[in-house]
Amino acid sequence: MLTVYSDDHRLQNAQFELIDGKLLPPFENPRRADLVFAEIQQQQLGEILPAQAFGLEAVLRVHDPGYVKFLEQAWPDWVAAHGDYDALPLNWPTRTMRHDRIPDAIDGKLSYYSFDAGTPITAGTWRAATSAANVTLTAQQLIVQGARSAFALCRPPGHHAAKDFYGGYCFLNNAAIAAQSFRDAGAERVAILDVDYHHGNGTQAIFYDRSDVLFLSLHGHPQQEYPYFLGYEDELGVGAGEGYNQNYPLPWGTLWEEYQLALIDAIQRIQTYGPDVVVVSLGVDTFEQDPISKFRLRSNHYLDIGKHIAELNKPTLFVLEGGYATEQIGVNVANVLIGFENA
Ligand code: 6XA
Ligand code: ZN
Repeated sequence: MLTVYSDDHRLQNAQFELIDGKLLPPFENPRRADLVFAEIQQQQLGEILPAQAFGLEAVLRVHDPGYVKFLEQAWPDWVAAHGDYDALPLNWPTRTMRHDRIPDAIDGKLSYYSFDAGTPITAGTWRAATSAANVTLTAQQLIVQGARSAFALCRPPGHHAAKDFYGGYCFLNNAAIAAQSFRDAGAERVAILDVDYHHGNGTQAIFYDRSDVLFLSLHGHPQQEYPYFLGYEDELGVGAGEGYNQNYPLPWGTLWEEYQLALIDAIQRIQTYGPDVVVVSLGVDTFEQDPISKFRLRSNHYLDIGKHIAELNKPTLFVLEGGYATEQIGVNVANVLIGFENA
């Protein structure tokens, strides 16, 4: 398996994360990708290639230009207003408030373009987020050029980011950008399988009205789990996209046996859809020791996840999403890729 990687992920290195009423050292930190990198090297999984620079064209096929401009400018605007602290929003335009006016003030813009206060914007956020998109697009290109599979070892992650908002540690939706780029390179149908513990609300929203990109997600039930306001099983798509969105919300405490049943169903649905290519949003926060999640998968189960995905026998792009049990994140991610390769 070819891996693509850039050191620039380290530029997203927040001071704190607001979580559970506390300011804690961020769970989504540079060590995560460094550990995955080390494990891939150690296991000799294959070549690790640097990222190429793609500019913003592919990003703008998925994201709103005003949003992208905001992300690029947010840090300097925040520093001018408040100084050198991580930028966090404090309020949101909820029910009965207006969504049709974008504030001029940076604090208002942060509110307009975000959906949580757990995703700090820092000095390096823009560069890190664009580097993650470049890593993903480089890996995507390898598959366009004929590779059977590739792994985008990137952070910050992407699947919570929608067309015009960030949150859940995500700014640019790497998997969605890759899926759209596959379409633009001639693929007729793309399937995105999201196995991160959290619902990929951003990816779902981006492709919700389309039949050319099938989205499937296995995740903590939104009645119990972040992001709470999307990810139910009756979300089936809309308009031309009706029937091309599939959610598998699972309860806290889910074990491999139940998880596997949902995964097998998702794999069958992808099989029926017959995509030209598969994009996997690869989070390993389903692990039993993950500090912010409540499923109970063990390290060996990640080999099986890879094996099931390989049954599809399609060109497959793996894109890193969440996973925070840092000591085991490398092994768990590598196991998916090894399970896929050895199937
Ligand atoms: C709330 C939890 C964010 C979840 C991030 C994640 N701060 N998403 O792992 O996949
Ligand atoms: Zn997650």
